[in-house]
Amino acid sequence: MISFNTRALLDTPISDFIIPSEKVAHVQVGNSAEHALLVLTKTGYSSVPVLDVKYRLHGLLSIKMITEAILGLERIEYDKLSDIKVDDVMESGVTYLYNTDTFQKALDLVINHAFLCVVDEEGTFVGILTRRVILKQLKKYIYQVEQ
Ligand code: 2BA
Repeated sequence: MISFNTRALLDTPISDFIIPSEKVAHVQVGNSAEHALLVLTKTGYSSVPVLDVKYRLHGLLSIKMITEAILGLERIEYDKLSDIKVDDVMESGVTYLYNTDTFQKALDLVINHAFLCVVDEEGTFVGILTRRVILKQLKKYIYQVEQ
């Protein structure tokens, strides 16, 4: 049986734990793969959201998706980078959360995703929820109940 305290944690809205959009590195639909590679390399993140000018979520992009697109039979075709668009190589139809969703839903999803994009009721990107933040909250809770 789930205790009162655990239920309270699981029912907590994720809005308190979101890394806000202004702090999230992202690339835009229509950006070249060359620009995206620069963003991914400079920020050091392995995967970032792809947004449009209205901050709607279109997908996720990683360095692997870019390198796969420029991998020729015998060499990496770097000259292709400027012709390829982010939307050609990104992963679309990604799993996301609403800012009204609960910690329980996030906990289920971060098992398979290092982070999740979060949108509001209008579908506008508001930020991300990372596995790190969820684990930190879980650790805080465990130490609290064990005292
Ligand atoms: P990764 O880039 O593969 O990062 C894995 C973990 O490595 C991160 O876990 C974090 O603990 C650490 N890390 C990587 N780059 C870092 C940096 N520049 N500063 C501080 N720590 C860094 P999480 O924090 O749980 O993040 C999970 C994933 O969420 C990251 O995977 C990345 O794809 C994405 N992410 C996190 N913060 C982001 C941000 N501000 N902008 C864009 N994407 C972000």
